[in-house]
Amino acid sequence: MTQRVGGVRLFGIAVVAGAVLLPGTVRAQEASGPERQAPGEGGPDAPAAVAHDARTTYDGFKVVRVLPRTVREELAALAIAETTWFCERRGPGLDLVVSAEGLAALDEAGIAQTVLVADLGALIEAERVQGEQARAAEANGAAFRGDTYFDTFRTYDEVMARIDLLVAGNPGVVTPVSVGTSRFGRAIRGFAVSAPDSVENPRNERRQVLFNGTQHAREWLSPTTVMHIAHSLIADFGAGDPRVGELMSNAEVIFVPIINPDGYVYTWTNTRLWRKTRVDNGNGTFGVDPNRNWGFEWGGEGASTTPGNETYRGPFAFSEPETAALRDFMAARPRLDAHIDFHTFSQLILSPWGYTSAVPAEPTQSVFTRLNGDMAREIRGQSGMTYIGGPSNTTIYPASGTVPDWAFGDQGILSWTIELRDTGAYGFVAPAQAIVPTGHENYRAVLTLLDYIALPLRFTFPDGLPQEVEAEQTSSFRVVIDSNMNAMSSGSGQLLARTGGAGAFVPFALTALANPGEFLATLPAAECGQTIEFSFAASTTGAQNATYPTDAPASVLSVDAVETIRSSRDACEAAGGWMVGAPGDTATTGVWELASPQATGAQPGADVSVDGSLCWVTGAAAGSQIGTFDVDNGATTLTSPALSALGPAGEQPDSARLSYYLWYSNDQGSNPAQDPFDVLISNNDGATWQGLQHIAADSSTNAWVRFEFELVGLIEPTDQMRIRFVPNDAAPGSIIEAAVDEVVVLVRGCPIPPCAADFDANGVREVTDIFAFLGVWFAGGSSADIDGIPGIGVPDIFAFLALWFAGC
Ligand code: 0X9
Ligand code: ZN
Repeated sequence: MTQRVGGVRLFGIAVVAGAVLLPGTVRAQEASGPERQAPGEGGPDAPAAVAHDARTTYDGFKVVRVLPRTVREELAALAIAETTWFCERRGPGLDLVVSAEGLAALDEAGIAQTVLVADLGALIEAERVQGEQARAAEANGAAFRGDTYFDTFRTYDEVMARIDLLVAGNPGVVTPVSVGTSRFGRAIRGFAVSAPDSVENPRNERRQVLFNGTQHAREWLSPTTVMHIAHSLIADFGAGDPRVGELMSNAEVIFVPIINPDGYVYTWTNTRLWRKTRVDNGNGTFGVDPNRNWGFEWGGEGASTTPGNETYRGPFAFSEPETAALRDFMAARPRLDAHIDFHTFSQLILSPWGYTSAVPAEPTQSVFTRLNGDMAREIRGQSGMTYIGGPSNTTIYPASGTVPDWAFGDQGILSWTIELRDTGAYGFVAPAQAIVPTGHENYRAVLTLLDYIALPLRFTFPDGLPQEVEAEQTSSFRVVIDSNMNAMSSGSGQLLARTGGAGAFVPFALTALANPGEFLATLPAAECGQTIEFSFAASTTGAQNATYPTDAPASVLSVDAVETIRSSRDACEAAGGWMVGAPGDTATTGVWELASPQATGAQPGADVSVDGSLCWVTGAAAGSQIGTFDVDNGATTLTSPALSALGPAGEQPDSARLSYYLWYSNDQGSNPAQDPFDVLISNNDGATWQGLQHIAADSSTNAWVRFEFELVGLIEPTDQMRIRFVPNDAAPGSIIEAAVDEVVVLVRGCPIPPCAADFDANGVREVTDIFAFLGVWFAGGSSADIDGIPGIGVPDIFAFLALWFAGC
């Protein structure tokens, strides 16, 4: 049964110099509708009062988009509507919920409509049935297959029970939080998540972030998202995720899923599309819009003075116990830095201001802009969903007395409204399947915000951190210190470094670069083979210290000082040492050859190196057709000469990087993407092979592409390394061509110090070195001057023999 009967109600609408601004208000003509009903409220312990209050079924209701041609038509359409169905106005259309009678009234008024939801009653009924089935499945033991909490929307009581479960199940990590009590006596409860308290890292010193849901009762995806974000955070923390671990050591995240419990309960018991609180306005209407009731620029543009309107601001700022309770909760938390108020729907990330089209002053506006973009990108990366970010006033509509304006304007808290899924197809009646993906995508967004908040200053390295540095030289790289919400104290940025694994860390000032926050860090010179340990430190103008790594000096970064001890390059201009063919090769055409390739759709028209014009290629000639000289009937193998991945005196490398250019094509022909290309590597001159690179059958490069591999850790470096290139025509009908050029080995490490006793420098100290020395001594050669005293004399013989006996 539908409670609403005809009559005229006006939704908030302000007519300012001919412009229609929504939602706002000018007048009210209240008629019966859901808000005309007896309040039927009494809190959780007054079920009888609820029971006599009838339920709105929405039978015969539709969601329609009207295109009013005049302000008068717009007012009329709003008056006819049951409620609004938008969080944002894109274009001139107005999306409204109308009853069957309302539709007739629109027709009568000559206001054209297009139908968005043909049967709202059925949509809401389907939602109810889904909930019933999910709970029946739970009762039948579906819980055995895992957690079923997010299978459906949850009642206020279920959400509260879930909070208790989270607190009980995660001692020390999840702690209960009480915000206050609703007008009808329901608890406004939440919970805080952070790493356990410890003496070294007291929980009560960490930054705080608050996420709340359900200011608006009908937006059911809002509490589920808040709960799902919490669930992901707790799960990832428990699983030892390092990023979440660091965030939770630095921040406490507070979740309050339902701020307006009276309204929320009412959407379950009575009127599914109820938006406001349930206060009795005394004129036969009920409810204040909590998100117009906040006391910063309260009563400005985009808030209604009319009690029956959906955006009614209330009789005075914080007239509602719910908003007053959350205000007190937030104001009592000086460490609270950021806040998100979750709503549905429209997929928006809205920063202040709502009351004015002006934007917050710099530098904060840049922070909002950056985080709006970062959060939107994270969401898109997770699910592909587009959320549009921007200041709320201009991105959707002016609204005054909203929570982000108060939180930011009064408390300096970075605060957002996020409008969750979707963009209107289901609107406030989101399908249950949207619960988990909406939770996941917003978890990604929230992590980005937490990154920003949790660390007072954030160090990032646009060029990466050095993996190794050149011995005997200083080395520099860029550091960006993001001051987040704080200001970095100028000149406080330091690199702390030491070499050789012992002693005090020495501070080196960071050099400011042109971009604000960007610095150059210069590591001190170290001898080859020494490890440089280092970390960064900086402080805020508020004397908060930050380090990178965050737990420095308990953990520090480190890098080895090395030299390039071998660099070999084969430009593939001569065949010396290369071998074509291997046992098992069956290719009949397109066998490897060293040649200047002729371009086809499947092979290059030139080699890749600057010198010469040759490369290894499978059948260099173009032929009459693309398939004339491609690889046919099996594999052809090209094996490189033996390469050394050691230093010149057999030194083991710190790093040995092998690189080459490849061209590979197999996406042509009647039966493309059939043929793989493997690159193998051997460290014993070809006795045994292991895979280095596998190019799958559907991954043509069709271009020269450089590939690089670090061999250390992959295969033991020796001086008998070979690589092998094996394109394989595995199926008929496919065109397969390959080419190889520019094989380079770069070995980094430390040279073995030269040994004076190894006089002939053949790598071994032996008796012949004595004879070699004496030969030079008799001849008066300068290298026989061993003792450092100018001139060659008998003491040089004793000095050499002393060295020789001492060994190397
Ligand atoms: O109007 C609202 O309170 C929010 N939209 S909703 O449809 N969920 O009710 C948006 C508030 C965003 N803030 C401003 N526009 N200032
Ligand atoms: Zn809302």
